[in-house]
Amino acid sequence: MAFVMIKSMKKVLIEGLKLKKEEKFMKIAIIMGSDSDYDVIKKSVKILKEFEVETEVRVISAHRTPYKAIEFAENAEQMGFELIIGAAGKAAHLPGVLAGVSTLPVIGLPIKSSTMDGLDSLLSIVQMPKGVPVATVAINGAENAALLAVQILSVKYPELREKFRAYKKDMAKQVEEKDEKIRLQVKGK
Ligand code: C2R
Repeated sequence: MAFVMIKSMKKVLIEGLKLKKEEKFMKIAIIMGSDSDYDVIKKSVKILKEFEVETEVRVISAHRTPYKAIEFAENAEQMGFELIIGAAGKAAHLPGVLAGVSTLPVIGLPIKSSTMDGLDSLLSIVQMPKGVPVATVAINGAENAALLAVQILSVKYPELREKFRAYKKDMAKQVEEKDEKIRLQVKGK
């Protein structure tokens, strides 16, 4: 009897540890080329917080701190990250460099720069050579970068898929409410 109890207690303990380990790995990194990108990035952070995805934000530049960028990309997986969002403006080589070194999926977020409206960043990030994909979102598309990260992680974490389903439902509800409001407004009610 005591033996059976110890065995089942051990099982509960192991399951608990497994869960902790998995929880620990629901984690992504947002690497931005400069702290001046943060105004855009904070919209990603907000969404990832809502989805309860652990998020680390770092300023690392492939141009200004190239060795650090490579070191980060080399160790990201070991540090428990499952996905990287690389955000940069101007000649935005950062996401491509991270993707070149790491095997983790990289989402590229082009930041709108002052002189070329972000087209420079978009093209620098999206036009990757074959073999090194970077899933590029719109210029300043911080919300979509976060949501795409959630969708990719939901392949492993079903609770994220459920939250995303609820997010979409809520979004549709908001559009329907706006539709109703504008129809009444036009009718003069
Ligand atoms: P500063 O405001 O610091 O001058 O940076 C940054 O992401 C930022 O949008 C201006 C812009 O330069 C970008 N930057 C890159 C990289 N490092 C910084 N594109 C890189 O390594 O690709």
